[in-house]
Amino acid sequence: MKLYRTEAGCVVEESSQYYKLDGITIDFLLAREDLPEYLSEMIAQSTAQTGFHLPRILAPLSHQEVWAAGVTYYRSRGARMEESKDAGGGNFYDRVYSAERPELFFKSTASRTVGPGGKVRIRRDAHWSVPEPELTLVISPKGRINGYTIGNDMSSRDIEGENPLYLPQAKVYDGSCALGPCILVSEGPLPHSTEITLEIDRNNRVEFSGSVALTELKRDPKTLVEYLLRDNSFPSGCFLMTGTGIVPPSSFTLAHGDRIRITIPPIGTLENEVA
Ligand code: DO4
Ligand code: MG
Repeated sequence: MKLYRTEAGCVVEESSQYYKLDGITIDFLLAREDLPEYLSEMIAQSTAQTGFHLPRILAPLSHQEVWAAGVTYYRSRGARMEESKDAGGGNFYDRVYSAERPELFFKSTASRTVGPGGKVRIRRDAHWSVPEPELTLVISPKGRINGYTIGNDMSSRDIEGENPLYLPQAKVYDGSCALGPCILVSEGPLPHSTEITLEIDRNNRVEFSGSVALTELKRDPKTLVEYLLRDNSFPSGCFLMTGTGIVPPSSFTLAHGDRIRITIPPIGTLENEVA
């Protein structure tokens, strides 16, 4: 079951049929502990739309915070150690990769987050920027994983690499986050074989592509959620990006006009242009 937030309200897609949730907000839905069960009941009592075309899709959030985990894939550990070697930060990344406590950081709010087709941004004072394609958990106030979406944790690698204490500036700025296209509402975990694919087009040519399987994710999503909710409450629910396992080569930096496509097959494709 897929949940979309559109400019005409929330819509559920189930078995290629669409159901409009008139008058029901994304905040109401994401604050529920029983989202999968609630939506199943809603559509069982509704009639599917005929000849329906999805209105413009928006990022699937309103009052929810977006958090992120870092250095959860071996590839990310290596990239962080490389970019921060002159700042003496390399050792921290190695240690956090193997530590019991994960790296978790505040990433975004609705105002800094774009949906499918929206424009993500490169920081004006950065010169080495990358997208980070990440499986993103949709979490209820009590910490139940109610679904999954696709996230892009846009990052300024030069700022992050200069000093680990600059991480919030490298990660949190206008247009630094994309989420969507939908929430795959699901009670169970995604199969470990699930692949995340990133393609970056420049001037109608693929400039970079890469993929990673969830088998490479070092941390269990439930453990990440448990740490995030320790002494931290989310009355509207929240999103948690689970880290990147795809890092373009160090010679690569994003340019204005690049098109970023992130695909996670059971969820869909999130596509954004760089402003
Ligand atoms: O520690 C820096 C952040 C790393 C990150 O965002 C990631 O691994 O995805
Ligand atoms: Mg990341």
